[in-house]
Amino acid sequence: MNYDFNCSGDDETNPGAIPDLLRPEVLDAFDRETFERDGYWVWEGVVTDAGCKQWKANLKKLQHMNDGILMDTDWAAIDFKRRGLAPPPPEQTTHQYLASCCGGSEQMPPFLRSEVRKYMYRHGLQGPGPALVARGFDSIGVMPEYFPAGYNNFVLDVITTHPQMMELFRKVLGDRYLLDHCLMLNRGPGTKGRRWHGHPYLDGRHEVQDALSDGSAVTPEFLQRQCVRTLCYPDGAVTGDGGEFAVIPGAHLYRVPYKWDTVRPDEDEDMRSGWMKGKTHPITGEPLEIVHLSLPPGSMVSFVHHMPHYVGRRKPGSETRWGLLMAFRTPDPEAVPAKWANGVPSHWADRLESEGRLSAAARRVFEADNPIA
Ligand SMILES: O=C(O)CCC(=O)C(=O)O
Ligand SMILES: [Fe+2]
Repeated sequence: MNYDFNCSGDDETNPGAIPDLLRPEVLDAFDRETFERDGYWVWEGVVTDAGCKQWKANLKKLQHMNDGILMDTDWAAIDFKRRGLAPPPPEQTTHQYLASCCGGSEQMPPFLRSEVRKYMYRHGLQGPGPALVARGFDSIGVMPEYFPAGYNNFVLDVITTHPQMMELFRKVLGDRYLLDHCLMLNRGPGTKGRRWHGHPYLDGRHEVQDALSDGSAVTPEFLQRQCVRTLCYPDGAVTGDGGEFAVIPGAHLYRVPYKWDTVRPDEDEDMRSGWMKGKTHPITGEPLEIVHLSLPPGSMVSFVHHMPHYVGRRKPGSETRWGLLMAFRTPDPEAVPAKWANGVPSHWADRLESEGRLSAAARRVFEADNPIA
């Protein structure tokens, strides 16, 4: 199978779809009650061998494209000021510095991480004038790490169209879900992972509850407004190599996204002696416990994204841990009407739409909560 880089978003011209991407028996084994109780579900080995091969090959290709744009772009030539952005500090655009940012995710130079990244989603860092340089493929003005589906039909297919993937997302989110964001999370040898943290649903306004008398914010209800992250690891993420994933079952019912907007220094011991201390699982009544997952190749894990979670350090000398993050959420009925969901580069979706290349399936997940016609 061959995936081209210029997405059509059109099922018929998309050569990417492999019908047997997932093992139906693993998909069928999903248990809603357990998922709602513990806040996560492991789809162990759900991706078929052929699917894993495709998945990894496409992540590798996308990483290569990301590295290429990073190295080939003449950052000093881009007019950041005209766009209302701060120009990059010269020390972040040297060849040597940029080379140190290649090979994996979450290692972008700091100047690309906040305002410039937002600008890429809203407008795209594109011409006229100097802009992102992509050799051998078309740039959409966004780094491939930040929106891989804009550069790769396989990823576009798995997040918008593939019937088995849509079934998986429907199981965890219900009938209507929209894309919150989709990122690559490739973690190279020696990378540091992420310490304990959670993420808010939109700006967190619906989930940070008033503190109860004991200072907690707990509810046994699985709320309707949910963002669920699904991580796919085509080569797995096992304990021995580092870069493995950990959760705290039941902690999603404490509805405060842990350290979502602060520094995140917490290791397991800090959690046990701090936030977890004295807390119990709101449904089972058992003390909260940390679970480190060891996931064989082709596994995915879906979890309520405000539950505290952790990613271990990848051991030096190990292979890169390939990963794709697909975060979807139920719509917020109170959201301000908009055209596209916040995690979709709006200029890109507008262009696909105006060229008649946006499939009905893609529109369904890219549209905003309360879409403007
Ligand atoms: O790298 C990973 O496996 C997961 C990173 C993470 O914290 C997340 O996706 O929310
Ligand atoms: Fe996270």
